[in-house]
Amino acid sequence: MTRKESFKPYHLPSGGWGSARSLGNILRREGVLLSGSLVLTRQNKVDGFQCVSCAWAKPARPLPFEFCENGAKATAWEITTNRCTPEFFARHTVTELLGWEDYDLEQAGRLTHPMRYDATTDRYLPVRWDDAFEEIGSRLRAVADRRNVVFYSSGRTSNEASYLYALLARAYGNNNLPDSSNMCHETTSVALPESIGVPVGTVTLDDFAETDCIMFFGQNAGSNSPRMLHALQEASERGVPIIVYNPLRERGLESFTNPQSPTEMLTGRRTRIASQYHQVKAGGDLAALSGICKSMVQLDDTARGSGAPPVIDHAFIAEHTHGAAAFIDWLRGLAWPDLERRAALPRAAMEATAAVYARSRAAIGIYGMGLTQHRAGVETVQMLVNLLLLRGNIGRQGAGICPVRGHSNVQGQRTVGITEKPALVPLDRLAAQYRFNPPREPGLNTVEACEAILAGRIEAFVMLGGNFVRAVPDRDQIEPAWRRMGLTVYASTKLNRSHLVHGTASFILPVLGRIERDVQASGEQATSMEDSTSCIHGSRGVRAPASRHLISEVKLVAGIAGTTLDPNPAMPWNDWVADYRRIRAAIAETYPDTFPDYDRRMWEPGGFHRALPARQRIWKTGTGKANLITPRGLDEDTDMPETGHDVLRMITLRSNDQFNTTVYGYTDRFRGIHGTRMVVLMNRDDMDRLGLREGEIIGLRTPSTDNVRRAIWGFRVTPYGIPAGCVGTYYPEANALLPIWHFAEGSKTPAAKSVPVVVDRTPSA
Ligand SMILES: Nc1nc2c(c(=O)[nH]1)N[C@H]1C(S)=C(S)[C@@H](COP(=O)(O)OP(=O)(O)OC[C@H]3O[C@@H](n4cnc5c(=O)[nH]c(N)nc54)[C@H](O)[C@@H]3O)O[C@H]1N2
Ligand SMILES: Nc1nc2c(c(=O)[nH]1)N[C@H]1C(S)=C(S)[C@@H](COP(=O)(O)OP(=O)(O)OC[C@H]3O[C@@H](n4cnc5c(=O)[nH]c(N)nc54)[C@H](O)[C@@H]3O)O[C@H]1N2
Ligand SMILES: [Mo]
Repeated sequence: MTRKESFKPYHLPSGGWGSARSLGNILRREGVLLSGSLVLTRQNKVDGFQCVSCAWAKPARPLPFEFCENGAKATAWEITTNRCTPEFFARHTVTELLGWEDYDLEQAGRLTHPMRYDATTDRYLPVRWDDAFEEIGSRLRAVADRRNVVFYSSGRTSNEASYLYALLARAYGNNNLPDSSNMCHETTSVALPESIGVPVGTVTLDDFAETDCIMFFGQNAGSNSPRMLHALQEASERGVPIIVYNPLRERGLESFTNPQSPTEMLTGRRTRIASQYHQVKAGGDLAALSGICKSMVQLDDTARGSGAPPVIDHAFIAEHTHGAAAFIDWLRGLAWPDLERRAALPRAAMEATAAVYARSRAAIGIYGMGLTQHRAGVETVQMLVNLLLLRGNIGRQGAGICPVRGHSNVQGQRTVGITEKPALVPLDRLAAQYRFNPPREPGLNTVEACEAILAGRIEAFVMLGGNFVRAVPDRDQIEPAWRRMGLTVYASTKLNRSHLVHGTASFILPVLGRIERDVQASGEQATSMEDSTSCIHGSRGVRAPASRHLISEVKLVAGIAGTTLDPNPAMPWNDWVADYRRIRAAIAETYPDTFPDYDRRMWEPGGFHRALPARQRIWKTGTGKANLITPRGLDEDTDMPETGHDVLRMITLRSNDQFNTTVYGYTDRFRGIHGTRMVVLMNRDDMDRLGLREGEIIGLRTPSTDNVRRAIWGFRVTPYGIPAGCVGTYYPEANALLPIWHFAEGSKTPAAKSVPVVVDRTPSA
């Protein structure tokens, strides 16, 4: 397909007519203009279905259309009329499909039949469900060392299916339960427990109505959690300052027109979002946040010197925190020129933030991949918490820490036991409930699973959703290693690259999407999920399944369990499939404090909030207090040779037209990039310095000392408002440049937002 390419800045607000048009286009293209619009009215409603896109909170009083452009795209993508049938697979060999782009693979439509790879014809052929389960079971039972099988999941799967999946892995004999959050907010799950004793954010939607200061680091709400713009718009209209730190000027964080407000749409009224916008260098947040904290200490010194009210909440610090004295000493010792250089921001920028924050009553700190996907991600998140703690902003109305989670149920999966860390799971309770011996040895997270695959140790990989091969680092190394596995099992809704880079025996198992009706022996079933603010919601499909051969994820997990595990009357897989309320009862038995009265409360408007001790200022940390954590230093990328100024720091970005590896189209409207994703966004000064012309095609290469060549040819040089020394490319196209060992220390989240790269001028360089 040839596409018209164009590159011009976008000056309109996010939302608005651009959003309405874009939505109309995708509904039309997927053949669901009318039916899609009806389905959308049930999105994020009590007794409707929970959006399959992001994890942002769903309000108790939803708007008539409680969805956004990108949520609607995700819906259209799932309810498309396109079908990827056995005839499709008969027409195309796997080798041929390997040459297709991600977009074209998923555009083939919803998978309709279970398929098994046939090496003789190099094609996927239809297989009966029973035969698929039999073969998967016999192959899994044949694996001698049960630690050599991985059970991956991507964060869309419901609580019900996730709980059973985690039980399947443990009953099988390992804790190898990596999930997509290992690649995004694992940094959060490591940082926050050390700081405040909970693994998740403390902010709820109600806090947005009461806050008077929002600090926003490295998250792109306009594309990745657009419904959040409503909360930001309301805050902005109340005069609440919103301070943004982001290397790119993201449109959604600058101004917004609510596409659901007729008046705003007709008058073109736009609300400014950011009151301060600081284009921090990628990886410069640790320095910038330290600078803001340092400035707070200086403001406090001045205030106390002049008899004015203090700027630091000393009473809170004394009663509730640990480590403050050492932290403040460390801040005093920092030199401004060093902070300015690392953040690539003037001291005045950090002081301006501190000045606003110092006057606030209740502040919220929001963040996303811009903080978590760095070598020093854990310490950076902890520094944002430090900043909040300086003024007592945890456990107070209108205040708190707000990580914006990714997949729509990525947080819930963790809550119900999907984790490679056995310490996070009530294993003794599981042992009693199911009369078995759960494995105690830690399992593999995503990076460790990749390492084990590269080492040739993994024999089988089960994937409950997602597109692992495409999402992980070091794609050029992973793909050949992946093919050496004996068995790959993909529970999916759409065709993707992972299916094509299969193991010796391989199955594509098509499942119901969340929007589809799920009927089992006891009738129509509901599932549940947890949003980014720890609210748990019920969800009910509203649409006829894409094919009569689809089964639910719950039934799929039970199907594998049935042929893989020894029978155990305490694990009634078939009864669970017949009635999901029994699964919820089982979940509540394992986690009684989290899920009291689960079945009823998940239908409460806005969902029910699970108890978080930090919100009550109960600190479940080692010290029993909230910890102000002093970082070991301010260095980023200590694992890479920092050879001179030719090394650029690459940020891998999401466009406004994708959901992770699912590419909806080639229009990144807000960044003005149309028709291609193979661009490298560059600062004009870097282009001049390196002698590069706009439109020139170049390669990027990762300098490293491990003798692995990581290079990609074919990026179009595109001048962009990005700090000097930083470049931007799209994920997943650039993933072959990201070394598997370049990850956040402590969490092993791949450091996808600061990959050192150099420019190649010829393809063979
Ligand atoms: N439509 C849509 N929605 C999505 C997704 C999607 O792909 N499409 N993905 C979902 C998932 S799984 C996730 S995890 C979330 C991801 O949502 P986000 O957390 O928003 O992730 P990204 O878009 O990767 O990057 C976020 C922002 O970080 C900025 N940034 C990069 N480096 C730095 C840095 O060093 N410092 C600072 N301060 N900022 C930096 C980038 O410019 C970008 O604006 O969204 C979820 N929602
Ligand atoms: N360089 C770089 N790499 C990154 C990132 C980055 O910012 N930069 N971000 C990382 C992040 S935050 C994440 S979360 C990962 C994403 O990694 P994954 O979650 O593994 O990938 P997705 O692209 O979300 O998965 C898309 C596939 O999920 C399947 N699917 C969709 N809906 C359903 C469903 O309801 N059930 C089932 N069973 N399958 C379904 C479809 O077949 C679709 O092809 O990528 C990570 N990789
Ligand atoms: Mo994510």
